[in-house]
Amino acid sequence: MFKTADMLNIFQKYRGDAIVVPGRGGRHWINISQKPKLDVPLGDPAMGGHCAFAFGLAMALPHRKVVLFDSEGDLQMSLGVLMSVAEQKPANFYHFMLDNECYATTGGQPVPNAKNVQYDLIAKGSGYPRAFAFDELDAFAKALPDILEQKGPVFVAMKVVPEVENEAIGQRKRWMTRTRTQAINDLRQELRIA
Ligand SMILES: Cc1ncc(C[n+]2csc(CCOP(=O)(O)OP(=O)(O)O)c2C)c(N)n1
Repeated sequence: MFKTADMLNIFQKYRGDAIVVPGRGGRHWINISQKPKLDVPLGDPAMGGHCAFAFGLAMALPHRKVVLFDSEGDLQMSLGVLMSVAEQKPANFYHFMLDNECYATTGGQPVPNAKNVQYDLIAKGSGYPRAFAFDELDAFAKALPDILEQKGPVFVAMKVVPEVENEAIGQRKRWMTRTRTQAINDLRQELRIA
């Protein structure tokens, strides 16, 4: 297992001009990203939506890499999206998934069979042509540049340390500095899409 922030710091070096949907890693990414106008943080939306959103962006912007940091609870809520991605095969879609084996945002409740699920195999079985799994940061760092050069869709499962939140949701410090609408407008402006 490794820390999400450590992994994102490594990813940042290879990001290029990819659009990043930081998912539930957003609160770390906001301090690391050098190109916030190409980031689309969605905050804490309904689970199951991150992948469909990033997949849609990738389909709409085929000449731009789209990198998603999904999470295992989120993906489980809408597992069928893997098959839709695999069918459409967006060559510019890089689907990373943070697996902390629990629902950290809501207090750390355990995800069923968390130690044994192999999400890379689920992605492969759904039809992703390439899928990887990492639980050591060194191995991830070595493989990352090559992964980002491969044709998508690529799936990358990563074991990350749970950072459990126990504060009542209404009392948490908000990490998002922009609304979702602002983030999307900033992206449109950056890409010169009217
Ligand atoms: C449909 C739906 N049910 C419940 C929630 C409340 N909720 C917000 S985050 C979360 C846990 C998400 O788990 P995971 O995707 O594994 O990310 P983590 O919190 O572990 O980083 C839950 C249950 C929600 N946002 N959407």
